[in-house]
Amino acid sequence: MRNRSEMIVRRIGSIPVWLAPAPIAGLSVLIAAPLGAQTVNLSFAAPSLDRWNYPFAGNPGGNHYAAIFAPLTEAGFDPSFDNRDGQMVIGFDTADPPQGTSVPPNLGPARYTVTSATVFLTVESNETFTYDPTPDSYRTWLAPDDPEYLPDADAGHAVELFGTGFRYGFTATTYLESAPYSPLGSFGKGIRTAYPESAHNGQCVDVSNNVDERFDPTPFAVGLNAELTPGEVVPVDTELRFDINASDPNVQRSLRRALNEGMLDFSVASIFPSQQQTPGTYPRFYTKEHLAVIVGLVSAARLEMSVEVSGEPTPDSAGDVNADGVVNIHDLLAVIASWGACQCCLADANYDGVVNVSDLLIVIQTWG
Ligand SMILES: [Ca+2]
Ligand SMILES: [Ca+2]
Ligand SMILES: [Ca+2]
Ligand SMILES: [Ca+2]
Repeated sequence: MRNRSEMIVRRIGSIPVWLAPAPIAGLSVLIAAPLGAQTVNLSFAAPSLDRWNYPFAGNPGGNHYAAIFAPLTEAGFDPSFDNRDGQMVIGFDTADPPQGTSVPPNLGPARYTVTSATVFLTVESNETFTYDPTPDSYRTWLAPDDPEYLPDADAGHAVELFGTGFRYGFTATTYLESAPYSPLGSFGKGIRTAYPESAHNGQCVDVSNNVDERFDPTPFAVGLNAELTPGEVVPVDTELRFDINASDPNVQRSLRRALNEGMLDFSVASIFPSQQQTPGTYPRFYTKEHLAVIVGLVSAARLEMSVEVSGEPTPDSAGDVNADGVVNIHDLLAVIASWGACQCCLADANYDGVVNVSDLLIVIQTWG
């Protein structure tokens, strides 16, 4: 028999609206009213998942650090591997966090609006890399005789954070620390199971080979520390904060999809040359398996995030596909321009991976 503390699932059309008058086990924050939005503040002191996403990591999920580097020496990029070879995946189970509040999944992506999100990572290596708070263009990594080459204007390289995409049928909920680097083996480009993903020309792309492909990806955030001066060598135990640009509609879209799935995965992927026969000139970050983390001296990845969870899809988020605050002819034209299968198009108003008449109707229904 149901009582007041049980969740009531009401349906409007085919969309379940979750209402609950009081908290229940495993779901500590719930939506108060169908038309209202409730703010959920998430605080993860540790990740649910962290792993070194590198083809030759012996125990990628259990490694006590993750090193971020490129297979780049004086001879250029090694053609056997991604330009961004040593990467890190960090995941936060937003539907079932180890402590604190949760965000109920499966409400539909347009119900979630991330108002702020910051990831924190702590540097495990001592004075191995130089602080650079701005990403360097792919052009700085081309051969100096290349017509597009530009010298790097500032010392060091930024630590860049992206969303995470998956191959081979994996999803954020099925990708675990024990998942294979790639079912195709260790050698090859664009084959990793989990990869850093960002929107580029209206599609979600793997940014691991952006130098080969000659484009500058848009990271969700770059690692910052207000106490460091650009050009300064970064000491061990420095915490970098990544303030995620949730006002970028592509980033917001990625976060919404992840919250709907209940698992938020980020990828750290940068280009730091890895000179052979010398100590690393690239950063390493603590994972939750590091002894210093286990005994509480330092933290592995952390996340602070605020999410507005709406009882119903808001008109703005549903039909305002170009995110300019109004639903009008420009949204309609954006839908028509993106017609067809499109996994990450902004014009996919209902987030089902295809732009079609359903999205057109959402724009029309939320006009104004
Ligand atoms: Ca781990
Ligand atoms: Ca630089
Ligand atoms: Ca609009
Ligand atoms: Ca659609």
